[in-house]
Amino acid sequence: MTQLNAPTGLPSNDELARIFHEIGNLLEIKGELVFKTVAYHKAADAIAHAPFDVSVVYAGGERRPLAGVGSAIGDKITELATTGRMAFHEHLRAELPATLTDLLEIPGVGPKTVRAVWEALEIETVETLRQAAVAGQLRVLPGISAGTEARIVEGIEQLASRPDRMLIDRAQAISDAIAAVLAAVPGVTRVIQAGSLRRRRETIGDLDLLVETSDVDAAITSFTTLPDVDRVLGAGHAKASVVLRGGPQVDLMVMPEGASGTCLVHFTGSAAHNVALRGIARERGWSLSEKGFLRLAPDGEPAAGADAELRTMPDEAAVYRFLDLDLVPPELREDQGEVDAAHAGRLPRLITRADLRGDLHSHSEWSDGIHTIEAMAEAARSRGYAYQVLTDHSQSLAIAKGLTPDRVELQRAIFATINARFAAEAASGAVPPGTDPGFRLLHGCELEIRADGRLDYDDDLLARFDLVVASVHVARRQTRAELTARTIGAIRSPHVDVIAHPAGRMLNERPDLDIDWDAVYEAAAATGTALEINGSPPRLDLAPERARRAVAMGCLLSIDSDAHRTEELDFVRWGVDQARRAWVEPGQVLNTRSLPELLAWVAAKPSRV
Ligand code: DGT
Ligand code: CA
Ligand code: CA
Ligand code: ZN
Repeated sequence: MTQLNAPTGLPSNDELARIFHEIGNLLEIKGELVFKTVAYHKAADAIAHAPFDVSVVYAGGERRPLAGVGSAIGDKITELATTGRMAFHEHLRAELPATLTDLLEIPGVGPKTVRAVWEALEIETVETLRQAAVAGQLRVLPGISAGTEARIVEGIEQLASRPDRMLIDRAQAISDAIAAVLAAVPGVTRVIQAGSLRRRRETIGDLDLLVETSDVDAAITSFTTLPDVDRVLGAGHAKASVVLRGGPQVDLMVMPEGASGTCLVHFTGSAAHNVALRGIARERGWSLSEKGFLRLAPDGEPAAGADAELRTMPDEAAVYRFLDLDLVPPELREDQGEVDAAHAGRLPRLITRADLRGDLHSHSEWSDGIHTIEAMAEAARSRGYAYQVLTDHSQSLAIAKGLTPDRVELQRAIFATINARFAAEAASGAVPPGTDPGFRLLHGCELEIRADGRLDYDDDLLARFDLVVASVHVARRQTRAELTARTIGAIRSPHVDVIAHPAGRMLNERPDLDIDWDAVYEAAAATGTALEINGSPPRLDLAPERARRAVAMGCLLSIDSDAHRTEELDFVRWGVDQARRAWVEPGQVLNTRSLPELLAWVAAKPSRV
């Protein structure tokens, strides 16, 4: 799915790192010398943490040095970045059974084990490995005990139960690409991305697209012959389903022209919301399906003969109106009270991206970001914001190049220079169109909440930041009592204004921090400390259920990008989605406030604790 990947079409640092880790693993399975395999893993780590976009730089012909990347590996990066392929990697994959890399996906199974079972027992697939482990056939191998066998079986079970749902940014990119193709097919007048993507769920199972067209066959044919289609599950005159190569299933439905209302409602879901609507329809004497409202006879069955009546609806609003409901925004259609609220005329006025006046959490190249402070500031200003808080990591987070107090002081001078330039531009009327002449770059930090609960800078230094976001990155496996105490300790600090990604969530990767949430919400509400909805697609943390509860308990939220590069400032869009799913209104979000209001709120924190 190359054309659907990163905007540049070049592999990201993470993708490059994955390839080099795989090379290291494949070499180890082949039995190569350890120093050789280690070199690839080291290079992969260096690429993953590189402070610049490696394939972009190498594609441009520059061989910018990276610790751990020698000339042989450098050549391979250049080859991949310029030709889109790497012969060495392809040969290696071709030499070994393709399914061996699947074995590496099993938690707790490394290349050593894979090599052992493959060489001695010719095991190549997850299923044969499972059977052999269950039958106790692996323990004949050196280094494998009955306990190892049990761990392998457990790992395979974990693998099978792992949720296989896409992150929303990837789902959106694939869906947008397909929608663009369909929109260009002759006869197509409308394309709608429905299902869980339209409801903006955090993760997406399959994609559901709806089209309105005067030429059904042309739409279906262009859909089933998309270049990325791996197989066609079915294709008829009103719908089709395909599976994309290395990607999700996609369902296409054709909407009846001029009568799309019930079809749209049905395929937007959720199933639970639809069930609730059907209940209301039934009370009123109608059965509701994607085709429309069908009148029910007194026996509760659809009326037949001369009494038969199907009412179609031109649009969604008409469907809801027919049921005496306000139009429910797709983000709320989860059967979480929205139907009652729509009936009572009490749906919230949901926050939109345009309500955000700034962003409270972002990084520069000074810690683990890619771009300069100035580039980040320019990018934020060009988005029409009134302020941007740049929050590089604090000193103890070495992996992210956290800043020592000396470097914080150096940084402060740069912020002053940039703000002086912005002020001079505003004074001379030279601000670019679409930007706020009062734009201010604010100096913040992402303050590490250390394992022992202490904060990573002393109070004097903390007091000098414009705004502080605090977060947990280390000692994630502590007890609930410890993790709760660490979080609340930060909340009670007179200098901490926001708790960033409070649950430490990484979707599809690891469990959330074990925290007593109500205790955290209570402390945050009492001290006026904002809780973040982090817009980074694998995070989306606080989750919407948590954010909704936090607001109900009186908490203020922030919606932040956590951008590590200029383009990622747009991550707030995913955060806004989740805030909407949490029923959040603009007044409940700190960064909808003006710059003076924000600064006054920060200044008053000591008086609140
Ligand atoms: P996903 O794909 O797991 O992320 O979630 P959805 O909500 O997109 O689910 P999907 O693709 O199975 O179906 C799309 C919509 O179609 C769903 O939101 C509601 C409707 N729908 C599909 N199957 C059923 C069903 O069995 N009952 C009801 N009430 N609605 C259904
Ligand atoms: Ca779906
Ligand atoms: Ca579907
Ligand atoms: Zn961050």
